[in-house]
Amino acid sequence: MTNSNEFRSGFVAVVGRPNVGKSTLINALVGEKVSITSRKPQTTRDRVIGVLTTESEQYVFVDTPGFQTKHTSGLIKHMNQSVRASLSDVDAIVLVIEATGWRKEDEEVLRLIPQDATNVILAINKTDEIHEREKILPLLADSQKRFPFADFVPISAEKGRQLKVLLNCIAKHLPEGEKFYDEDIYTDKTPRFIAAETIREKAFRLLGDELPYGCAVMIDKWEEDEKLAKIYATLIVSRESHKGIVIGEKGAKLREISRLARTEIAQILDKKVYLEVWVRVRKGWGDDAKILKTLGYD
Ligand SMILES: Nc1nc2c(ncn2[C@@H]2O[C@H](COP(=O)(O)OP(=O)(O)OP(=O)(O)O)[C@@H](O)[C@H]2O)c(=O)[nH]1
Ligand SMILES: [Mg+2]
Repeated sequence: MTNSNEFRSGFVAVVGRPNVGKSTLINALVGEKVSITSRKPQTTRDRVIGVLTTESEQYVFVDTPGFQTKHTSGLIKHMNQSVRASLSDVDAIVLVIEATGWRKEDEEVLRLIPQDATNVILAINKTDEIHEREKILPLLADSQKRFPFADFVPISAEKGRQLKVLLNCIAKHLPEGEKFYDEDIYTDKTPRFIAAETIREKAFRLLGDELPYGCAVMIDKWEEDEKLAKIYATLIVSRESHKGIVIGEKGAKLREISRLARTEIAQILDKKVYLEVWVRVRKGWGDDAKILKTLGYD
């Protein structure tokens, strides 16, 4: 007989094609921003952990980059590898799709999951964009035919709808056991990584569609005392022509990126932040193993 009073804890991989809302979902579940999000695909590049500790469970969510099928740069290979790695050795898998229905790219992600897995939950996200509820029913029936999902949960990560229901479905798969992280810990990432990601998020959101995939952020120097953090960062772009776009007219774009990033980093660190962001061109950095390593994508 199992004792239901026992604490449960485990790892939960959140997977899906780019842009379905995986990072938004994890941030909403954890209640803190652990992973950057944007309306553009390929926002998340690396595995990020978000931890939710309740009275009876600890959920360690693993955010993964959206699985790519089109491009094959060194960075994309790294991202896909990170998705595959996160699927082994987890207690539950949440596959996220959009409420508008299955796409070819969703099927490709499904194919990565072992066919005999009994711990896969389908989260049907962005239900706030579907105005007729009846449309979800055929989607559930269709999904049932594709895979023996343990549960199906229509959710809205953005509006926080049905997240409790999703958590309850996940909890069933968590084994009894001690916490992996102290309860005040909500991510495994360092402040440096989070600061770099915050700058990248602002660049992603403020810049045109052509640019973001070729951009990365490096923290060059970090000086911190009790009251103030001085952060010096470089935004790396892959083309000379992109440098001007990032900087903008009279430096306005870069100033806005820095301003938004500084405000958010100050909130996260809970102290004043001085932030300097420089722009540098490094052609083909997405294929350069050495640069990828420096950026932490190894
Ligand atoms: N309407 C609506 N939009 C959502 C919802 N969840 C996420 N989004 C939006 O979808 C876009 C992508 O969200 P992300 O969380 O960055 O998606 P992701 O799956 O992590 O994307 P990658 O990291 O690129 O793979 C953002 O613009 C989100 O605001 C939702 O429930 N409803
Ligand atoms: Mg993401």
